[in-house]
This record gives sequence, C-alpha cells and structure tokens, in this order.
Amino acid sequence: MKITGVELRRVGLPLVAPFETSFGSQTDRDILLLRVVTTDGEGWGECVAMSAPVYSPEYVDGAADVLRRFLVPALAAAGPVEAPQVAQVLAPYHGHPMAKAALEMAVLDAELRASGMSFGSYLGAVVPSVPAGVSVGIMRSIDELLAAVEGYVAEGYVRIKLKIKPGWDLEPVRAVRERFGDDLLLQVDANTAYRIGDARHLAQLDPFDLVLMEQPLPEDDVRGHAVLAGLIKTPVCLDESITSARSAADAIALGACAIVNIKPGRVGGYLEARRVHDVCLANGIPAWCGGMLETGIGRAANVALAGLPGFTLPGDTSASSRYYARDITTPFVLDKGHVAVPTGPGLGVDLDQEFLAEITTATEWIRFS
Ligand code: NPQ
Ligand code: MG
Repeated sequence: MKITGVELRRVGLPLVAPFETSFGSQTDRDILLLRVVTTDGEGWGECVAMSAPVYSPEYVDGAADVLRRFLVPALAAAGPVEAPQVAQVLAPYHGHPMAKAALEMAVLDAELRASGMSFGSYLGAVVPSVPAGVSVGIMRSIDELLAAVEGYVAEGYVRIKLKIKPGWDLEPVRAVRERFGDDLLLQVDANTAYRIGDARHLAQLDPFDLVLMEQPLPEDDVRGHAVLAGLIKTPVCLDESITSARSAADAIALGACAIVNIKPGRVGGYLEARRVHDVCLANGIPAWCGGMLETGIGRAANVALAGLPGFTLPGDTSASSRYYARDITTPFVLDKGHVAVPTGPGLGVDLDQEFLAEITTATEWIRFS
C-alpha cells in the first residue's frame, strides 16, 4: 500500500445544546478530518483538538499547522510504512498527540479497509457492544440539570457524569443523587478546576457514593492527586494527566489514580491507547474510554477500543444524538444503553458525502511524491 496524498478537511458542526465545562462553554465543533489516499483506497482520521487550547495545549489551527509543516511531510519522506510505525516516524516532533493520533488513525483505517478487517477485531475488542455513559455539562440551574439528566436516564444511558467546578459541585451532585437514587452510576469531572488545598471541600462529595472523581487537579500535579486520594473516599480518576502508557504506569505506581480515562487523542493514537489499556489491565486498574465530542468517525474508533477487556467501566461513548442533530456517518444509536461496535472493514462506518460537503469549511491537499 502506497500513500499518494493526505487531505486536511475542516468541518463545522453545531452542537445540539451548549456544552459547559470548568474551562468554558462550547456551542459548535470545529473539527479537522484527515483523509489518507493510497493505491488501495482511502482512510479517515479525526483530530480531537478543540478550537482553543483550553483542555490541553493543542488547538485545531495548531494541529493543522504541525501536520502540514512537519508530520505529513515526515510520513511522506519515510517511504512505505504500516500503521504501527507511524508513531515512530512522527516521534522526532515533540508533543502534538492529537495531530499525531489523527494521522495514525487515517493510515490504520486505510490499511484495515484494504485488508477487510475491522478496527474492533484489529485492536482486540471482545464484545459486540459497549455500555454508554453520558457527560452532562454545567447548567444555569439545578432544575435545568435535573431535566437534562432525566432525559438521558430515560434514553437508557447507564452512567451519568456531571461536569463540576468550584461553585457547581456539592449541590448538583446532591440533587442528582437524591432525585435518581443510590443505584444510578454517578461520577464527576472537574477538568483540573481545583487545587490540593480544596481537598477538604472535595471530601464533602464522599457521602454521595460516586464511581469516581475525574481530574480534580492540574495535569502536572500527579503527586497532588496521590495526596488527595489519601484524603477523600471517592476514587480518583485521571484524564488530562495521562499522556502515554509510561505516564499511566507512573501515575498508578505513585498512587495518583485508582481508575484511568483513556482518550486516544490525548496519548497520541489508538495503538498507544491500547498500551495504556494494557498497563491498566496488568495493574488491576479499571479503565474507560473518554470522549471529545467526536463525529461518527472518531466515535467508531472509540467504540471499537472500548470493546477491549480492560474497559470495565462505562465510557463517554454516547450516541451521536448526544452532540449532533445529524452526524457525518450512519449515526451511533443507543440500544438498551449500549452502542454497537462496528464490524465492517476499518472504522466500519459510511460517510454521508453530501452532508460532509455541506459542512466543509476548508480543504487542503498534500501530495506525496
Ligand atoms: C473530558 N469530554 O472528559 C472531555 C472534555 C471536553 C465528553 O466530557 C468540545 C470539544 C468541547 C471537546 C468539552 C467530555 C469539549 C471537548 C469537554 C472535550 O474531560
Ligand atoms: Mg475528563
């Protein structure tokens, strides 16, 4: 298989409702898609970087820039490579895991489509479908939050994650716990909004029997998370801090997390994500698959990854309709609280070319010579 070129394609998609987190409110998604064209067909990748560097240092214009200036040319210069070598070829360039992940993903999709194997079977998925959790944003009022959670519970979501920040933590958690009862799987995500001095405040969440508290402290405060874990009963889960299989092994060894959120974009690709999974499984640490408001392209790969045996907690693998009125692929739907792992070649989803053309804001072709 020879790559003949890579297309960078920007698309704009409105969210069904604003999504507010401790780092801001999003109303639209500005997404960079990659299409790798080869002598044996094409493959797609989705870059999960946001428009602004508020979740991690990456942002979509920066990802496009590093891809066009460095990453795609490095791949072109490397000659014929298979997906497992892509990360090695890109390794001289530091950082930019989301840009790298998108490129590796597109190459992997092209290879798998050409060979007729699905992402799920390639990665090692062992189940036909995965349980779906949902991430619920910060709202203007408790009533609005309860109505949103009620809707998701009625749809069948098996786990609710509440976004929290200082000033929106104890009351929303108490209200949701009281309204929906002790059996609801409930967890919180602070996206780094607290400091270790908030430990006694965060301990006030102990009585609510949360599944986990995700990334309360800054991403580089791994020791702080270990200290916090000794001061609260809620299991600490890391998201932003986990940037590789090595950092996962370190965080686990330091006692900084009892649970890990795995996001392929954050760790540089689906193959590194599988290694993070392997580290978690070997250490008896429950893992779950995070989400970055992916379209059907990224969602397909996430759902396949979430089918691996170490993903023992429901992930943010929601249905397409959680975020988008219309997806760019056949939508992912909830069936008894589960989302099906695609079985077709590669990502196993078909693109809605007409809709894709409608929402495309820019395209750029990088030819391999
Ligand atoms: C998290 N995701 O686990 C993230 C963060 C996040 C599903 O909660 C636009 C693009 C808005 C990516 C908001 C979920 C986003 C985004 C939040 C990612 O921390
Ligand atoms: Mg998170």
